Amino acid sequence: MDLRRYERLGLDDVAARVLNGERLNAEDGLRLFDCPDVTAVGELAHHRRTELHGDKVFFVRNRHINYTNVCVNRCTFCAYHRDPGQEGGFTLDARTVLAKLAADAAPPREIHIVGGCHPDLRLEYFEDLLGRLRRTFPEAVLKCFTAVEIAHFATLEGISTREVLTRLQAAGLSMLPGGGAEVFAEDVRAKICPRKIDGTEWLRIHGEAHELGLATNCTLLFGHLESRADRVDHLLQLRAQQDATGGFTCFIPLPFLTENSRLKVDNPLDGLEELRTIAVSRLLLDNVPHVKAYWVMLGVKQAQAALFFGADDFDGTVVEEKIGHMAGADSAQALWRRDIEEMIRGCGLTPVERDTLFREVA
Ligand code: V47
Ligand code: SF4
Repeated sequence: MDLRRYERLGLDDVAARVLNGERLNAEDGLRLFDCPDVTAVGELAHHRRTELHGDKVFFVRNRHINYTNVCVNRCTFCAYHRDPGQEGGFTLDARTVLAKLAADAAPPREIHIVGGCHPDLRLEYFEDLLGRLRRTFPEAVLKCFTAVEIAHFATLEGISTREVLTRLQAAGLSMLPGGGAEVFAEDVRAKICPRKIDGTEWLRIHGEAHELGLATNCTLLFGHLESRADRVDHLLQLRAQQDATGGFTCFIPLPFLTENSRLKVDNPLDGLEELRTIAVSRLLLDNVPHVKAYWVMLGVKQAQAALFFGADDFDGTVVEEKIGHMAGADSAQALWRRDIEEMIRGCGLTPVERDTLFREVA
């Protein structure tokens, strides 16, 4: 790495901290965001990512299922949900979920299930679903339900989130996906997801899951009304939670897709701002092992570029995705394992198949 480059950019102290493995602070994060040379920021993040994972890029044979789009929350950015009773709403019963999985070419190693906050689906429905999945696909890790859904189930049942997590864990749940975090800044949340749990509650539920032995992921939704300072603050809150409870496996930066959304933004993201945000995330989140280039939201080509801006994971085969595609994602619905490996090799990097917990599989 040419350190004179960082001297010229006035970032030699930040670069030195990265090279020495020292923690960056909020001001460092903002200076990286302000740096006129995005490739310099990318090089630092790539250095960190390479220290952690060499030239490996992870992927998983997974299957996404969205069990309902009916949701009481009405987040303004969300093109996916329908109000209860509204045309276009759907809810899958357990048999349909199992039939979808049975129709796939091969059983998945990970089953990722999320949905809207449905007003009538009770906890027994989810316990039954997890139990059937556990019995039918014993090899698959069940990564299901965001903290927002967990809080919703607790409200519907009149029980604590700890009790919800414990019951779902007993039914077969192993991990929570990272959705629903959006951005923690309260003034922004009031405009984009006013009915959702706040950031403190989102973090508390993840901490609780970690204490119960459930791994979780974490996300940032960016490119809507938030400032760069809000992104930095969000990342540092995730980092503090990780210091406290340590169960975050992977961070997923989610660029906001604007189509079919009620939320109108003045300055939609450009590609370099996406890459810059991924790079700053890698550098600030020094205690979360993995950063995902989620090809569904980024698009496959930008996901490849993200592998040089701090990301080390390509997510997986996905098979059927609704949340991003209803918001205009122009990526495919599914990628074959062979396509993923080819794309990673095309970047000069080494594809490594993993399970949900990032254990390498043969
Ligand atoms: O929580 C909704 C986001 C999330 C839009 O944990 C949008 O492994 C962009 O969290 N534009 C769900 N993003 C997706 C998610 C996820 C995906 C893949 C893997 C994992 C994991 C988690 O998608 C929602 C919300 O933050 N979202 N609408 C949109 N228009
Ligand atoms: Fe509901 Fe999730 Fe969409 Fe918000 S983002 S409206 S909670 S489905």
